[in-house]
Amino acid sequence: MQVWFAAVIAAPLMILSPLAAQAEGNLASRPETLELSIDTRTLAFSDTEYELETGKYYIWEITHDGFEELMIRSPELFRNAWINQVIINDLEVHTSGAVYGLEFDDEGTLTISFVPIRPGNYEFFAEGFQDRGLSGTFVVR
Ligand SMILES: [Cu+2]
Repeated sequence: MQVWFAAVIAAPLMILSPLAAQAEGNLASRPETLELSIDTRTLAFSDTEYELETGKYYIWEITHDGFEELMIRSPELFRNAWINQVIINDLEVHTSGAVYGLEFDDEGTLTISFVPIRPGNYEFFAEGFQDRGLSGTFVVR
């Protein structure tokens, strides 16, 4: 659905603003992938800090080992970003609002794609494991 999405978003922006078309008018183009692996045996995230920029498109690819059920959350980021979709095994969830959490009941990978819209430091964490090693920060500039 990426091509369809890019065309629908890009076309109106180009009509409305010639500057936007030359600059960063297509928010869904050239995504940057952020990878996160969750090791629940050692209680460790592969990455604990991501530096992001507002107005850029990111795909957060989260892989869980399935050893322990948990939910990944980042309430402040999700409140301060435009969320495009959540994809699980080629099944797409298109959002038009906030995402509460991404729960892994088993091993697997999902992605959530978004555009940060407001600078700030936003924590991400596995609910209930924040103080046991499963937390990190999105630094959005
Ligand atoms: Cu569940």
